[in-house]
Amino acid sequence: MNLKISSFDEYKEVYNYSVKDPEKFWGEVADNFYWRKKWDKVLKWNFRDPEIVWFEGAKLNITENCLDRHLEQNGDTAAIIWESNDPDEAHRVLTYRQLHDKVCQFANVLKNNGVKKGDRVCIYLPMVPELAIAVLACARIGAIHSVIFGGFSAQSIADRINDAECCVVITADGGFRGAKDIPLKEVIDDALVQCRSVNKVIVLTRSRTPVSMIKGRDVWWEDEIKKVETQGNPECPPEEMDAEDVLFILYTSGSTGKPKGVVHTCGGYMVYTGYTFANVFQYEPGEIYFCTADIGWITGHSYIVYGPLSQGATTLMFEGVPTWPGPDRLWQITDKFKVNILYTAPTAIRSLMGFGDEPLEGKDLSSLKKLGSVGEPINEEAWHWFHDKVGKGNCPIADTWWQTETGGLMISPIAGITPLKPGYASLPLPGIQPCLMDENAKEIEGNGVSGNLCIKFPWPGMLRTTYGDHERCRNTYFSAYPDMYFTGDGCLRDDDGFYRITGRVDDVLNVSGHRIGTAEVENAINMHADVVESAVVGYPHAIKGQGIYAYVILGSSLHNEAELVQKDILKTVTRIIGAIAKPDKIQFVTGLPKTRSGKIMRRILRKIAEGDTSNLGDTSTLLDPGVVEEIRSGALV
Ligand code: 6R9
Repeated sequence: MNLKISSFDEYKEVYNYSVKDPEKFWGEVADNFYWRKKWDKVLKWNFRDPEIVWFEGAKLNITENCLDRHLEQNGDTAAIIWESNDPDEAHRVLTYRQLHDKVCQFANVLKNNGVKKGDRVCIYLPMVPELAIAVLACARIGAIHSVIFGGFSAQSIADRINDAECCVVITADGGFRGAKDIPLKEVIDDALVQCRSVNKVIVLTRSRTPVSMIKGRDVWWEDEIKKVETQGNPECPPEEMDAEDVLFILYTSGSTGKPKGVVHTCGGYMVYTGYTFANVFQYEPGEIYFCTADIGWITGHSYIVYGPLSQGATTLMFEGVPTWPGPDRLWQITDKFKVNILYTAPTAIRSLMGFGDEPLEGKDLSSLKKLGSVGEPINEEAWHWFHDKVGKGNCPIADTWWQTETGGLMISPIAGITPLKPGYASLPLPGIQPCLMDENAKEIEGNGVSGNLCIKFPWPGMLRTTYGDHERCRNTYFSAYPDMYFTGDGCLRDDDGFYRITGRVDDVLNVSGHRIGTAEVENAINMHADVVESAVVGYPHAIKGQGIYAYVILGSSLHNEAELVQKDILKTVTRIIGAIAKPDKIQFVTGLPKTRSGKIMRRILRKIAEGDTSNLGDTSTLLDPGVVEEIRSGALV
C-alpha cells in the first residue's frame, strides 16, 4: 500500500478499509518502514486494563528509520536546518549523514557515561540541534528520554526526574529565547539537590554563562565528544528494540495536582508519526518543513524530530520566539529558507495578527504551500488571517487535533485533499474511530450533535501507560466510559460529519497551547505562606486562548499590602511550576462558593471570571450564598 493518500475519494476508501480491517491496514502501513524483524501479530488489545500491544514480536530501532535508511540515497539531503534566536548568528545545516554521525557519536558519549538500554535520561536543553541529537542518541541505544521544556522550574524538574528515576541529565550552560537568557544549568543544579538517582550531568556549551561544574558528576558535552573521537570508533550500532519497548516518557498535566509521565513505545509511535506526517502535510521530497513548536512538548517530539525524519524530510528548527527581535521574525525565516510547510499554534497566530499586516510586507512568502495549526481551538478570525494574509489564500490549513497521549495527529484535514471549514479539525485520519458520548455514557449517534470526545479503537501511536502507575492511566483515560479512550475534550459533529473541538471538559487549562491543571496551580499558590486556600479557573484571553484566574483567601495577620502579596504569589508559582503557570489575575476573597459537602462550585467561579454574571445558575445548595455577591462585586473583569 502507498503511504500517501492522493484524493478525497481515496481518503474515504482508505478510511473505510482502516475501520473494517484495522490489522490489515496498519500492517500494510507498517510495511513502509524498516524492521529488523517483522511482527507476529499486528494488534492485541483491551481498553479495560488497558493492555495495548502493536506489532508484537517485531524488532526495530527508530533511529535506523530516521537516519540510516536515508543515507544511501539521501545522505546529503538536509535533515535539520537550524535558525538561531539571534538573526545575526549563522544558521546551521545538518545533512542526514552528518546527523547520523553526530547521533552515533553522542550515543557513544552516553555509553561512556554508563547509560544502558532502559535507563531514563532527562533532557533539559534549549532548541539547538544538539537537543534533537540527544533525543535520537537515547533512542539509538535504547535509553528512555524524558525531555523537559526549558520553561519549567527546578521543582518541576526534580519531580519529573524523581518520578522516572533518571540516571543522567543532559543540559546546557544556558539558552536564549527572545530577549531572555535562561540559566539552564543553574536550574538543574537547584533541581538536583532533591534528586538522588542522577549521577551524571552532561553540559553543552551554548550561552557561555558561568556555571558550577561538580567534580565526578558534571562533564562538558564537547570534552566527552573529544574522548569518543580519540577512542576512534565513531559508529554506534542501533540497539535492537522490541516494538513495545519504551521509547520515551513525556510529562503532561491532568486534572489532579501531579503531572503524569505519558509513555510511548518504539514501533507503534514510529509508524503512527511517520504515517500522519506524510499524509497530513502531503510532504514531497525537497520541501522545507517548519514547525515552530518546542521539542519539550509532544508536537516537537512527533513533528520536528521523529515524524519528519522517518520520512526523510528537511525539518527546520528555530531556537527563538515568533516576536523577537521583531514581529516579522517568522516571515523573515520563511523567506530566508523558502519554507514550504509552516506548522504553528493559534496563540502565535493571534499574537502576530495583533501587529497588523505590516510585518508581512516585503517578505516573500510565495514558497508556502501548506499551513498547519495545533494546540488549541483556532478561532475564525485567526484562521482567516492565517489563510488570507500568510497563505495568500492559496494554502490549505491543517487544523490538527491531537494530544500528548495520542502520540500523533488524530482529527485533521489532509492538506489539499480534505475540504476546509474554519475552526474545524474536520475528519478523523485513517484508523481513528472517534465518537461522542453523553453524560449517561451513551454514544451519541448521527450528525449535528455534540458531546464528550472518545476514541473507540486503538491506534499505533497511543499511550501505553503512565510511568510507574498503570492504574492512574486506566483511571484517567479508560474508566469514564467503558471500553473507550476518553480525551478530556468536548466536541461537536456538524451536519456533514465534520468535527470541531470545543475545549477541555475537565479541570485542565490551555494557556498559549500549554496544558496546565487548575489543581497544579492551586497547589503552587497554596504553598505561599500567607495563603489559606485558593481556586483557579480559566477565562477567555485574546492572545493566550485561556488566561489563569485565581481566587485566593489570605490569612488574617498580614504585614504586607495586597499588591506585594500578589507579586509574592506569582513568584511562588514560578518557583513551584514555572513562569508558564503564573495567574493573569488574582482576586483576594474572604470565602469560596462551597457546597454543603465542601466542594468548590467552579461553575460559578468560571462565570464570574468570564464576566458573565447575569445568570449564575442555582446557588441554593451553597453553604454561604452570600459569598457569591462579594466575589462578583470584586471581580477583575
Ligand atoms: C498536540 C497537543 C492537548 C489538548 C487537547 C485539546 C487541545 C490540541 C487542538 C486542540 C482544538 C486543535 N488541542 N490541538 N483543541 N483544536 N487543533 O497540543 O498536545 O499539549 O497534550 O494538548 O490541546 O484540548 O486535549 P497537548
